[in-house]
Amino acid sequence: MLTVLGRRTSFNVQKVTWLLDEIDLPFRHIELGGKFGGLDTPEFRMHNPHGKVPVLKDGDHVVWESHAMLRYLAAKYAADRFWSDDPAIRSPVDQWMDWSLSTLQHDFLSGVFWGYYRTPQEKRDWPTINRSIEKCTGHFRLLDTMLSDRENLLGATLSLADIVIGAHLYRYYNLDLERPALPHLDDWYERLRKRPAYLRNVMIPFYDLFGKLSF
Ligand SMILES: N[C@@H](CCC(=O)N[C@@H](CS)C(=O)NCC(=O)O)C(=O)O
Repeated sequence: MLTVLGRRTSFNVQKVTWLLDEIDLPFRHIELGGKFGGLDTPEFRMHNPHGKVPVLKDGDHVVWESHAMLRYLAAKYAADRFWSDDPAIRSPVDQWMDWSLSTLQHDFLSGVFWGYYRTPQEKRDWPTINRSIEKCTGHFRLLDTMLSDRENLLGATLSLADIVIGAHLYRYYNLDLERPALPHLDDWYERLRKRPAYLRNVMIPFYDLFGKLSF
């Protein structure tokens, strides 16, 4: 039996449980981190020396870093839908996964979600937040253009790129900040919202995180 350790409000946990649910793989879930604590115990540090969630356990095998988990799960349990042995087929997925981690997550989750939503009002640095919002507008505009002629980012079927990028959208659409008109991105979000696995794993209220910089 697989086990995922990490609080359900964690964006990085959500990517992993979304994939598990999408491929119908049963798993045990343990809430950890945030208000649940437990990341500083020697036992947890043996699993992840960085003291972060998610952590995936597959029997005795342990994986940390959410994108490493997605690749592990796809290759081992969902090769027909989410993996290929051909590097030329894998590389477009990889490039968008890496872009999501290095750029979109940096500008949206760190810059906007942390800078705005997780920072108490009196501590918000608006010039920096606004610069991040501007960068995100550029990113989401680009995604909107890509989505003008396809169901998902790389074509008709859902890929790991959709999981890591699509997981941002619930927060993006639920922050009380102005958004540009992006009809194709809106339609994609509507399609994702209809997926039971997205609904169950990503559309999780995040009020708990409001004004909280402590974890
Ligand atoms: N790059 C790592 C980031 C891990 C990370 O920063 N996790 C956050 C939650 S999203 C965490 O453990 N924060 C401490 C806490 O929740 O208590 C990954 O993708 O797994």
